[in-house]
Amino acid sequence: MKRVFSGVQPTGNIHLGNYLGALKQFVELQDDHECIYCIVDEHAITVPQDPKELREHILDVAALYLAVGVDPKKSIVFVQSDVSGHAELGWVLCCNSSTGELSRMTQFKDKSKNKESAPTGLFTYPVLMAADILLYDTDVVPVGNDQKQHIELCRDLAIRINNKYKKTFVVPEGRFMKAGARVMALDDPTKKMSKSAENIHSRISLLDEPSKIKKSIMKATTDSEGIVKFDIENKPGISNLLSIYSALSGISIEDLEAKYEGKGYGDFKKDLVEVTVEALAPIKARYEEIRHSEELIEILKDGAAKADAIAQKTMARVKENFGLGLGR
Ligand code: ATP
Ligand code: LTN
Repeated sequence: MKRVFSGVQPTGNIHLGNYLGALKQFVELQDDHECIYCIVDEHAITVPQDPKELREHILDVAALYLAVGVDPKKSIVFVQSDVSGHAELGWVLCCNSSTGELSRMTQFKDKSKNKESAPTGLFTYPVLMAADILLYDTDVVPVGNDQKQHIELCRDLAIRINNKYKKTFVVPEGRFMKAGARVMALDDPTKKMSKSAENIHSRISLLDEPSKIKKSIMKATTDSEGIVKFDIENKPGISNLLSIYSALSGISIEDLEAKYEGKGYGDFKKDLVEVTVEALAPIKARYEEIRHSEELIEILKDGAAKADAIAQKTMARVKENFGLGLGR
């Protein structure tokens, strides 16, 4: 069985982009892959975090994993900082990456824009992400489109080290959804839907109330043409809503275009509200059930023990191949 690894940052507001780009894949892959899903709290501290809030957000994301259908009987679910191998391998990879290649990462460029100086952790963020992936001999990494460049860096590092030392790492591949790989902001379809955007109507969070979902969708930016047609270049707003509708309902974009031929955006949006509310209701219900349960803590502890056992084997191999420590 091929091994899958992915992670989500515990930074609140998990939204439709995270769900359609990444979490939906987590569930799809469980039956015929060995899956490891992580809550990447060490990535979250690359920007300032309130300690109390961070800890709550870790449990929020863990509960959401389970609520969308990640099954702890099939998949390992754990918190990154509970397995010391991530930070340890991160250092080894830092020593094999260059400031030049890290300076080219668009996420770093965006997040450090207009700042004279940025946290070193923000700069080495993609190296820690590579460590997460390589630590588990991962074959497949399900993520949203925005992570393509980071996956490419991870592959480069693995290949570079395999060539320089003994073969140490499996070279992973990214996996991206057809519909949902890049969900755009509802108020500005030229930007990706984001957790951190100020306008709450730019996103739909998985735990939003139906009234909020309705408001955000009805306000969503479209165009003045009034024709429900997929055309990213000229009609990015309605194209984004079509992608969301298609990903949530399983109806193809062509069938949706046919369904709304001759109808305006109002009818289309009303139906999309219904589809969204219906898709998110069971997730919210399951989330409420599990969020404050002892079961959730037990699942994460058990997951950390299983992940650590795999990580320790990889770290022993890395140390051996690099000549670190005293050897066996
Ligand atoms: P944001 O930019 O929204 O603040 P992020 O990308 O920093 O969030 P993560 O929680 O680490 O946040 O992302 C989790 C997963 O969700 C990743 O696989 C990422 O590619 C995916 N993802 C994030 N935003 C989108 C989006 N708008 N469309 C599709 N996938 C997305
Ligand atoms: N950088 C990712 C989160 C992340 C991740 C990973 C995803 C950290 N480590 C390992 C896949 C595999 C993001 O979405 N912002």
